[in-house]
Amino acid sequence: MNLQTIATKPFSDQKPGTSGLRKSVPDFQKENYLENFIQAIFDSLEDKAGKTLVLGGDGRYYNRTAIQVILKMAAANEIGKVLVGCGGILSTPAASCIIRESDALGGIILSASHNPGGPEGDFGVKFNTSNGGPAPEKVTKAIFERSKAIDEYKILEAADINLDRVGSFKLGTMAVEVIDSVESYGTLMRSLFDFTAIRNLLTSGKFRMCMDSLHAVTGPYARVIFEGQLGAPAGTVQNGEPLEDFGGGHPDPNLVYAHDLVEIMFGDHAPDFGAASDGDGDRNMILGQRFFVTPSDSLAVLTANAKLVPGYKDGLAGVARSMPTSAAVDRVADDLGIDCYETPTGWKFFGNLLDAGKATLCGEESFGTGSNHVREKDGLWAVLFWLNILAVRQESVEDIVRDHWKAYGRNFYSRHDYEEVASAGANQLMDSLRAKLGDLPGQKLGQYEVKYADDFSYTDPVDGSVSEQQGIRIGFTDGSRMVFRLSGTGTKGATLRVYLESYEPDSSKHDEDTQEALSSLITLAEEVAQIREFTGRDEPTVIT
Ligand code: G16
Repeated sequence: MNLQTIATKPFSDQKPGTSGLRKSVPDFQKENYLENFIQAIFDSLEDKAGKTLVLGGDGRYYNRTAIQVILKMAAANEIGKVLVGCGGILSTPAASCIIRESDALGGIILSASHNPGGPEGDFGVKFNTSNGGPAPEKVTKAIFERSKAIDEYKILEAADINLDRVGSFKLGTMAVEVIDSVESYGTLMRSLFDFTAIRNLLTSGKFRMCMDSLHAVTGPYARVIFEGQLGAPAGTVQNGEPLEDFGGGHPDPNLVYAHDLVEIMFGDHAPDFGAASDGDGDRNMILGQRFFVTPSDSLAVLTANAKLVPGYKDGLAGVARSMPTSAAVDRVADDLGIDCYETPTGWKFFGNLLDAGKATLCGEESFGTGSNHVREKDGLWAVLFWLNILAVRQESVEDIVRDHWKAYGRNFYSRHDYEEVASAGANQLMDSLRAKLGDLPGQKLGQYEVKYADDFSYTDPVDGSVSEQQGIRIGFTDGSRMVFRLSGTGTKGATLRVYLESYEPDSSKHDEDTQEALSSLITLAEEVAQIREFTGRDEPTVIT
């Protein structure tokens, strides 16, 4: 085996976005593109010699190739041991769990999350630190700076490791452990939830569930947990085989892309409970029989019912939500007398709050929910949390959510995405909005009066770091709100996200259709931001 130092030239576009570096597969296949970024990660790590690293991905195209490269580079960069998921598979929350459990220096997770896969699809590399969470901004900035100056990388010349069976191997002096991808994570889930109660529910003959893994990473996890340990009938997990191109689908658990599940859950003989997760297993969508639970409502319901679940029965230290997420959970936190934190979009912003014990549950409108059990959002955890609540309350999903609205009022909420618009126009739209902000407070816009208008800035309450320009918020005196921001996870052009929210305390009005309830805000958002002018689009591409 031969240690090689290869000369390279920097790429200027390796800036990590909301969640790691995401690019198309052909971008990652450019000579040295992956190697440069991995070396930039290794170069930014202090004190890595002899330490343990966790490695795995969501099984998408290029996962296996990248894993072999990273293993050889880790060996050449003096890493002591790499724990790699069997078949190269590790869901993002499972990777977080294993990093924490093994006292690793961190982990490299290969995923472009919900973005499509395949030879022309997307790929991604994410670095998580020793707490198991996505690298905070100061780390991603250091990686980016290094990527702009890199002129060589180190790699061991060696044969590929067999990833398809659990076992121990050596690459030079570095140990490689190919580990069962599900075991540690399954054990953690059993420690949090009442598996006996959930098993009784799933085997009662009176309750049916459908879990759609969208041919992505959660298939093996869901089969072991739901069909194995919890006794749900075979076939409960659909699309459970991870495929390199996700079967040609878009592994994004929402009403648009999880269409197989939506058809079943809104069909004639719909099961009682439906759920889907995304490419790397950190997102979730929850459905009842012909009933959709918004991610913002889901966070609020989990918070209000946490005491029913063994892992959370002693109460919550606090909760946190990203700024564009609806304020439904704020009302529950208020009622429980616990703190509620509002962070920028990106799970990495929850890390400090979780580490400091300030928050127990966290959630985002982008179909992400999680807790202090790991430092990532966790799709199957959310499904188990719901099942545990259903097993205890013995009510339907719809009844539980309607009950919740009755108690706390309903936050009508929707996100409108304009995908793949020209970046120049999208940036102009944001600049033009920013320029208007100072004049907006106090102005009447249609039936609404502007209470505040700003570009969200966050000061981390733990380390004092400041993150600016995190989304434009326009709030109205009646509690309604619109938020505009550009996505940090897309790979083509820009994606404009418009988040709309209004609050309705009167339960006689809770049946209204969401888009109807928000229609005047939707029109106003279009006018204020001049969406048509700047993007050339008449309507959003995805509404969730
Ligand atoms: C990532 C982040 C989330 C964020 C989401 C959408 O999720 O971890 O915190 O809410 O992207 O971000 P954006 O609006 O910038 O596209 P994932 O599941 O893609 O890793």
